Amino acid sequence: RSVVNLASLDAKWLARWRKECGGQILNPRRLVKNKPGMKKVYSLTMFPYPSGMLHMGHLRVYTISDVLSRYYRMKGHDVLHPMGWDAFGLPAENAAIDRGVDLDLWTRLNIKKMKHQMELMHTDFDWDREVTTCNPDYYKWTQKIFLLLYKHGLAYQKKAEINWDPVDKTVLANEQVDDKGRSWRSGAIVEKRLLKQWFLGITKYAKMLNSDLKLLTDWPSKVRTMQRNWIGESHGAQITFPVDQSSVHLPVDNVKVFTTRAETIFSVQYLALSFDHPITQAYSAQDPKLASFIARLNSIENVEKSKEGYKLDSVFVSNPLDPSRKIPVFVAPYVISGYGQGAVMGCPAHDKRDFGFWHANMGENSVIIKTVDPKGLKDDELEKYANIPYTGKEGTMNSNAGDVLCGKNTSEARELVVAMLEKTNLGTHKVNYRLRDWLISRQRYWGAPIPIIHCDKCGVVPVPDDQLPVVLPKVDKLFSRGGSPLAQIPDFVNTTCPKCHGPAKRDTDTMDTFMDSSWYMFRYVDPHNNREMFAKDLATQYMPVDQYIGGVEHAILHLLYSRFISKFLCSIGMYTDTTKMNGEPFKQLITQGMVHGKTFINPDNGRFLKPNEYEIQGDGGAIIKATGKRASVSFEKMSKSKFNGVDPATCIAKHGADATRAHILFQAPISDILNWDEDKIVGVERWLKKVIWLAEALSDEVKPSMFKVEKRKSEYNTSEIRFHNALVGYLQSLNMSFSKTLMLNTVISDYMKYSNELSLHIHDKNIDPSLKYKALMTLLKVMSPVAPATAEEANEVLHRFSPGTIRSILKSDWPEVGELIEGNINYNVMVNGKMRFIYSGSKKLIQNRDHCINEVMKTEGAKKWLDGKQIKKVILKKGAIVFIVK
Ligand code: ANZ
Ligand code: ZN
Repeated sequence: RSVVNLASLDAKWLARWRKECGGQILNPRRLVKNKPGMKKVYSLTMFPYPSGMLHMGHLRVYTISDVLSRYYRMKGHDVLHPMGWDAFGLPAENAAIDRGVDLDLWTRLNIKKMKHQMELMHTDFDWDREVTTCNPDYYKWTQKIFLLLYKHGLAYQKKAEINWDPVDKTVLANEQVDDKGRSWRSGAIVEKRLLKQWFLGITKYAKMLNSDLKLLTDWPSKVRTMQRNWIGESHGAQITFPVDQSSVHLPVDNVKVFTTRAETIFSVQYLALSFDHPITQAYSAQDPKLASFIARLNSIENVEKSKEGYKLDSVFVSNPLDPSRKIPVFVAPYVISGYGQGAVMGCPAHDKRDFGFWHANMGENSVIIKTVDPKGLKDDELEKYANIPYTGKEGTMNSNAGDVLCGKNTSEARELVVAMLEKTNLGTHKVNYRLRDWLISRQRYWGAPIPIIHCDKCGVVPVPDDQLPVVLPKVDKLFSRGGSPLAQIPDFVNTTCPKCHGPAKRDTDTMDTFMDSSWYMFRYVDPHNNREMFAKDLATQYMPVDQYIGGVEHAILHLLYSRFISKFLCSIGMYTDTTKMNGEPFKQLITQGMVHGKTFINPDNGRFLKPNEYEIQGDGGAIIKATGKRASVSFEKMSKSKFNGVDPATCIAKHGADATRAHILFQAPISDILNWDEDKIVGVERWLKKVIWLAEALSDEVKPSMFKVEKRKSEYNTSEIRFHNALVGYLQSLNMSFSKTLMLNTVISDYMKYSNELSLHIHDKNIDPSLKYKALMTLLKVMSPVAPATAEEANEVLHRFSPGTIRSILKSDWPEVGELIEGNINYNVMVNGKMRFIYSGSKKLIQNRDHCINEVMKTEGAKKWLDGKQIKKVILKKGAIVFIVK
């Protein structure tokens, strides 16, 4: 067996492929012939931020998408597999401020580096479709989308209470603040500020975004649930409480609330208002104590749980169904300003939070008025609830709820209450959403300028199409984080009004970079179009994306924004959705798991060990140099502080791209966490070397006559039937994994088993060489999506005595699986619980146990897996033979 250096194959084959692609980097679209009537497959991976370095997460996701795309290409589909750069954003801008780098240059160099790294890992992206979001020929269209949204009333400026990141000095969208109130990027606790900002009207699409989740049957249900919760559709009622009296002049004469429990209306004992409710604002203008109460709110943590309240002494409202009841009004931090009506009807008897609030503000002994009793409880059992709220949604209305409701169950009562309120126009059914409009203005430099001009005479004026793009002006040096750097560039700010031609000023904010990535999948279908953002027929032809692969961290942000923009573009007729997906951009979503690094820990003190502090042992463990003790090993998220990071480039240089790719797929199903253990890569290395050895072993027997003429199936002898059927079994499994289950880890183990079967018979005189030749060629084809260089190398070795006949494996079609030869069925032979090989034998075998064991024992597979072992038990099943050995 000759020794091949797998890593050395990369350079050789990359150079060959390059030559075939006319000097371009690997791009199989140029290799594959375009046949008419090909089925399109749009296979997309989330494009990266050009940081300059591929990390293991990239390596994993691009390997997955690359392998699948190569498979589709071999199947003869018209595959779109584009790549580009999400190039605007803060990391670059902060580097420019801190280190004075030139943003354009920095971005271009990083893109070049990453492109090279992608080439080294053998990715086959359509580089002729590359897009870069910071290029004017891209962001021109981002700006155009903004203007289209504006034209359709979906982009507007509003003064609102917003999230302010004090570190990055910019506002953030709600989606960019985590549940602990921290910025997704800087990690700083965000502050609330009242500022005028640009918003996109995503809430107008809330209903559709929610109900169309049911169309996304090929998305992980976890992601759909996260989106559903984020959109937060809630069915309830809106109820109006007329203001009964007030010594302060108020801008409105009623308070509207949103409630999901209209039936509790006779339990309402107070109303609570948010701090920016119109009544709160009017009142605080005349009440300095309230003004200072509000000013203090910024510093309260966990406002939703706060029991603080400020009673508006002179304001009372009346219950719309019983005007004789006078209800006090509070300002309470727990009321969310943007949700529902920014006002709550307080029911201490049936809501825990209201109960706590009521007692905190009115004293422990204040009575609560119950209207709902738990179903089927006797009076003495009911006593239990005398001093605590009953919060169940199921229940029976009691006499406190009035004659009409008494005795009804809660859901009936809810309907009745709304019906009664509708008669006096004081209430109606209402659906509410938790989703807020998307705040997109950023007070930062490195983004697409908002294409708006502000004129003293004409107000807000959109930049006309023929003046797009509004080019981001070059700056020599950026000095400060945030604060709208564009505002400090007079040449940029001062312009003429497109309407009145008088002096006017440009908007100096840039757009959230999520706006850039919300539509890039459309640009890929027509990346060089300079007349329109994309041709309608091309988008109609290629959208939706068939398969979108990326990280689950985008479950809400990017995936929600792109759904919105795509639906918007569809609804204004920019393309036609021919798939009944209602403008959904991504048919199938695949979220890859994280890559965790091998981490060594000193068990004595729990400290993470640096590589120079331990000595790796043969078993993959390590001895701590200082103490001589064994280190504990675990797999954790890669981070600098844990010294467990792995550089993909180093791994590829050492083991070659093919082994690295195969190992990454082999170690875990694509959605699971992958524990990266480089020691284990020897398994796939051994397999790849075996494939080349197979080619060598067979090369002497290869004759050009085999290329076309095969031995006829009807002439196969028993050994050949078995050989044939076993291989068909593995191919069936491979096809299933590629086309249905996407279990790419079993793909690798099927390659290995197939190779084993071949190697067991490589010198078997009972099998015609033409069968072996075909079997090996089939292997090289089906493995080429994962290990293209090894497949090409083995192909070359196999044909070394007839070099004129070599044809690149990358140009092959996906092989036909072939059919099992009748009379025989495939038994999966398992040894101690592991599926080891396929035994192709007569169907009848299962009826005669001894005969069956005898037959299986004669095979090469049995020699390999059972040789010398004592068999304790054999179980025969339809399709499986299970050995249990000592
Ligand atoms: C009366 C009531 C009685 C309520 C009861 C609950 C229980 P979801 O499901 O999230 O929509 N609410 C309404 N607007 C609010 C705001 N701006 N800030 C904080 N809370 C608000 O929840 C709807 C319920 O949340 C509403 O139903 C309201 O309280 C409260 F026994 O009204 B309920
Ligand atoms: Zn004007």
